[in-house]
Amino acid sequence: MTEDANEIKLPGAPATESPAVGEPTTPRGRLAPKPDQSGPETRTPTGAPTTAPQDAVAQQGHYLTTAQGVPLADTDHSLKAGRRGPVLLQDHHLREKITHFDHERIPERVVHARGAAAHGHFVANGEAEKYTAAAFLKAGTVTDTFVRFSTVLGSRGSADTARDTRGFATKFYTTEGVYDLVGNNIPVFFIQDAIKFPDIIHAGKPHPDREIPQAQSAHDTFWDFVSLHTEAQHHTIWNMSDRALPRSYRMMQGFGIHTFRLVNADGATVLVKFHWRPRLGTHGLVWEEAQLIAGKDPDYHRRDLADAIEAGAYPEWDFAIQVFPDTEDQLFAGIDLLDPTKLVPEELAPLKVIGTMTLDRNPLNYFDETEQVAFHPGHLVPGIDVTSDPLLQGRLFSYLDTQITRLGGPNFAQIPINRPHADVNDMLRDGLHQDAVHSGVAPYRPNSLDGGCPFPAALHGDEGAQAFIDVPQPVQQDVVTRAQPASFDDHFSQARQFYRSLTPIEQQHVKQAYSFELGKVYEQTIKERELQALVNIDVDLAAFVAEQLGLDVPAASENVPDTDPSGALSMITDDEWPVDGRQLGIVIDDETDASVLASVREAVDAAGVTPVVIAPHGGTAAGSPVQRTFQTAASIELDAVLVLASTSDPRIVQLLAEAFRHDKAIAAATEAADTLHVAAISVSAPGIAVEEPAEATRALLELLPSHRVWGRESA
Ligand code: HDE
Repeated sequence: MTEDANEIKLPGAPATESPAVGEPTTPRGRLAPKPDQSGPETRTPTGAPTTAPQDAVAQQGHYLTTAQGVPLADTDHSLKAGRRGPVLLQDHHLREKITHFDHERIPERVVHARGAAAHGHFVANGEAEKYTAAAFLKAGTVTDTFVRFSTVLGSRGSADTARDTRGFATKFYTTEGVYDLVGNNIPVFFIQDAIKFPDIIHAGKPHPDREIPQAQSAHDTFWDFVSLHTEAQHHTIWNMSDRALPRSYRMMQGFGIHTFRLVNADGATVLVKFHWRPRLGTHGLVWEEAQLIAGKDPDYHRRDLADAIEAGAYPEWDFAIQVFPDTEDQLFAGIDLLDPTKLVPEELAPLKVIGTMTLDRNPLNYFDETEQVAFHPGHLVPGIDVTSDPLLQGRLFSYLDTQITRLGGPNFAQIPINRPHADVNDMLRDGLHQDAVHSGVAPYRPNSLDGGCPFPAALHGDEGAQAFIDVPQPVQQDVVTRAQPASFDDHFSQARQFYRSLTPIEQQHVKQAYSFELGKVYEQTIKERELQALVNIDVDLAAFVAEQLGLDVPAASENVPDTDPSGALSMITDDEWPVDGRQLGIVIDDETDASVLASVREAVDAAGVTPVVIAPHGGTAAGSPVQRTFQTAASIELDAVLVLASTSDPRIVQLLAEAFRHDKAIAAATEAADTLHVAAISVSAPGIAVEEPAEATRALLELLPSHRVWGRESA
């Protein structure tokens, strides 16, 4: 084509002479709509048809169009005044495309910005029926769920394995509307009153001058706040344990933290705390490993969750409650149930399992689902009500408010991921991003124009819909005050109980974590103040950290009551756990016997563990596809390593040395034992096997269900 030719092209004619870059030639069909993509349009008060087509979602037809549905022939070149000329303002397609792009990002969550999510379902076993009128807790009821896991402090692009609390937020799409349980993986919180939330978050976020450090608690402002708030010590010691470094979202407990009130159909109430217990057990990473992962695979948890679900290894959690009588003082065994810095040990109030959740479907689109999902502790259903926990009360305000900024207006419940799987017949109208086309003329009650619709539901009726029950709880007669009860004043006894319930290995990790974190604090007074808090928790803990910091141990300033240790607080037990989704690295080279490798892989596969073949080059080696090369392999991806090749390659030596330090099971075929020797790994150390390949594989598969070779740390 010549430079001065008229370049207008008609649809159907070749757009330009530039070669097509391998685009598919057969247009793909529309994606199947998700079950929850039936819009609220049909749920108008009178049920009248609306003008908006049901399937007006996205990706219809075969041809590229503008947002207005006008077919386009070219989306790769701006409209220019000649090939070398300026771009024309009249290029409406260019402007529409760039303008939309400019506005693609929405404000990230002010906390919990980094997250990953999955769809699933919950099956109730009926054990909660006597306590609550909630329909989704009746025996055998299956309810769709969507769960978003998150870190708290980091931005959307931060690493998954930061030392941090994890969010565990569950949306239950019940037949009585949406119920959200917006919990964490740690059963207590930093503060007792919501009014301090902006303060703790400002202190934990990067320093406002340089905006560093990202997703870290090892800095002055965090420890300044914590050391000035003795109430934060309990949550903080959990953060210093391996609980703050989950091995996987699939291996994390979840807690509702606050005490909630259940009410049954007779109006009888109990107080409860909610728990999620992972069927795979609760497991952590070790700190050096977590730091390496942050550089080598910042998407570690996100990848792990999606891969496991894609592979059919669906994670499951039992949903459980601790039940307490709804007494006037709201104390149980002397513990104030309204104080969110306190837990109730399982030994005092055992967990009653009330159902099980399975996550079995990955989101189709991160932004549409994981980013736009809007949780709110005020999304309650009949049978579940709140208590006066002052932290919970503040949250009831905050979550609705934040969605208005984040999702651009009050109609976020109409975004597909947020739509209830129940009839919606509210009298909310208009507003930004209104998606429904409401019919009728009378969005008010009572009315005589729209047939009186919608009708109020019954509070305790046998017929029709069960209405939400605001429990007629007596209100305390007292003076207006900015103060809290004296029972909130004990800030140390449960921090001490947690520390003393841990195994010596876990205690050692806690000591090292405090030493690391406070070692990165510049201000001497902050370190001294935190040591003062630590000595009130445990003198041995304080002495270790003080020595690491080169400071003196202060005298205890509080008379802290001793409580019995609670075994349920420790993660290191003698139990064995399923190994679904675990990865076993197999180091080979071109000399490795193909039949040996094939039978090892078969044995690993049969155990439900994923074999990861690591060879000097990509493609195929020893008759097997290679998943990682010596260049791309990393210890952090592996739960155990089998060495079938004799090598002194420094990358494999480093991989083995790290796996050894991180307490991972390692085995070598007898003829590859020298590889362990080069990595300075003693064959007599715990969790090391040198045997023929079949036995070596068996040894690893026997060690994996214990999660780690803890004996290596206590040896
Ligand atoms: Fe949150 N929290 N929070 N929080 N929270 C948010 O809501 C807030 C608290 C938790 O995956 C925000 O939609 C206040 C406790 C999770 O989308 C915001 C207070 C617990 C998630 C907010 C708390 C949590 C959030 C940010 C003190 C455990 C992520 C974006 C009173 C029980 C949910 C958003 C998701 C998110 C406020 C304390 C858990 C700003 C004011 C305690 C898991 O509304």
